This record gives sequence, C-alpha cells and structure tokens, in this order.
Amino acid sequence: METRVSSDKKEVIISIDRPTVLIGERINPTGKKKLTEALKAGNLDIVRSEAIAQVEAGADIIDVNVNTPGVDDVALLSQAVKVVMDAVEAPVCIDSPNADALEAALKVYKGKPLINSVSGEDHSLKRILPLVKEYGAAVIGLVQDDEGIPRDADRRVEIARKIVESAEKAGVPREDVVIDVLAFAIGAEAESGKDVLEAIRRIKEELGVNMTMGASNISFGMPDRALLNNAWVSMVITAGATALIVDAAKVRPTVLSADLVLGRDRFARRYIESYRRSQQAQG
Ligand code: THG
Repeated sequence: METRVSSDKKEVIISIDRPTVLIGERINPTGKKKLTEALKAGNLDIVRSEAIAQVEAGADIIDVNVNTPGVDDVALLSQAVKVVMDAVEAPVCIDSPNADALEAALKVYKGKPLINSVSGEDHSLKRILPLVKEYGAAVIGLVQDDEGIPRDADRRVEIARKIVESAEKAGVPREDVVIDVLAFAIGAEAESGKDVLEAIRRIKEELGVNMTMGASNISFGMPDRALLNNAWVSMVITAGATALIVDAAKVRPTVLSADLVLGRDRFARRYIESYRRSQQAQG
C-alpha cells in the first residue's frame, strides 16, 4: 500500500516498506503567540522560516495550518501554502477545519497534497471527499464520528472502515486515505494508549491502509513531554503507523532508530548519515 503525495518538484511515498514519513507540525498557531500575532497581521515570514527549518530538521511533508480566531482562513491558508511551495520542495499537508479554506488552497497547490482532514462524521465525508476526488489529493481520515472520538479499539476500526469505504464510493482509492487513529492525552485517559496500539495493529491487518498520528497529543499535561513522545513514537511505528505529525527536530533520532530496527533503513544509511551530520554540527 503506497500513498503518494507530491509538490511540483518532489514525490514522497508513505508505505510500511519505507522509512517513516515525518509531517512537520510547526506551522500551526496553537500555543504559539508569535506565530498567531504574525498571522493576524498577515505576515508570513515565520511560515517561510519554519518551513525551511523543518525540512532541515528532517520533515518530509509540511503541515500548513493558519486557523486561529481573527484570521480569514479562506484567504490566508492559500497564501501560506504558496509561501511554503516557494520556500521548500517538500509536499504540503493542507490543514484546516474549514472546507472553503481547504478548497481555496487546493486551487493554488501544484502537485498532489495531503488534506488534513476528513472525519467519519456524515457532513464531513459529504463535504471533503468530493474535494479529494476533484483535486486528486490524498486525505487524512480521523477516526471520530457523530458520537465523538471512540474510546475502544473496536469503534476505531469500525470508523476507519467507514471512512475507507466512503472514500472508495466517492472515487478516492484506499491508498489515498491515511487513517489517524487519534490518541487521547494519557493524563486524562490512562488506558487509551493500549487501545490505540491495538487499533493500529487491527487497521493494518484488516484494511491495510497507511496510518498517521499527532505524536504529541499523548503527553498533554505531563512533565517531560519529549520523553513520553519519543517512547510513544517508537511504539506506534512498531504497531504500524507509517507517517507521523511531529516536531521533526524533537523526535527524528527515535524515528530513525525505530526504522533501523524494523528493517526500514537499508544498510543503516539514514541512521548513519544523521549521526554524521550531528557530529559535524557539534564540530
Ligand atoms: N492529527 C491530525 N492533525 C493534527 C493533529 C493530530 N493537527 C494538529 C495537531 N494534532 C498536530 N500539530 C501540533 C501543533 C502544535 C503543537 C502540537 C501539535 C504544540 N504546540 C505547543 C503547545 O501547544 O504548547 C507549542 C509548541 C512550541 O511552540 O514549540 O505542541 O493529532 N491529523
């Protein structure tokens, strides 16, 4: 199962037979005061510099989200996407809860983007899947439906199946759907980690699709978030996640280690290359 996304200069393939794909999460105003203020002022300098910094840190795809109160998402998201296309070769993950903003950005994008996201809710499937089809994109499918985010593995698998089947009915092949199993904060839902890992294993076996995950949701409210995020990243990769939404600078060494151990880094090429680069950086 290969999910292909691209810019006009570069293709990225998400597959269990290849290294884990990193989707850089940093162009997102959530919790970032400076970026929020800049976006409200229509200033996209940070968007440009964050795109470049994330690619340097090893991000393969750049998530672009400018959604915050006081910002006209429909106008600004496409501008931000253009800035990122201009700054880096990496493909873009177009991220908005607003379908009109997604559509405006799809119109200006050159290549095959990832759309973040559709959910299992009927209104979302109905609105987003035709866009995915029309623009020939790939899409992240969030396992939540009209009843919210499910608590157990069974419901997660069920909703993932509903999204994949709805996509196929809408003319979107299943390789263009990347399922996001959605983890809760471990501080709020102590049992959810196990359920999410089980859901990943079952979706891999029963549906065979690629899977992604926001790797830092798990650690909200806990001390030493980086420690938990890194442990979690190696577990979800082992279970079958193939693309992760992350701060690449903070988790890449763990991802490279997991890929190496799982036979997804032939001749340890990427692991050793990254080690050499970090040695050079230290002088
Ligand atoms: N699944 C999908 N999309 C997603 C998520 C997901 N998009 C949003 C989010 N989760 C992933 N992106 C982020 C962006 C920012 C942060 C975490 C995840 C974040 N911000 C810090 C904060 O809130 O405190 C500020 C960090 C900083 O300045 O360095 O942590 O799960 N499909």
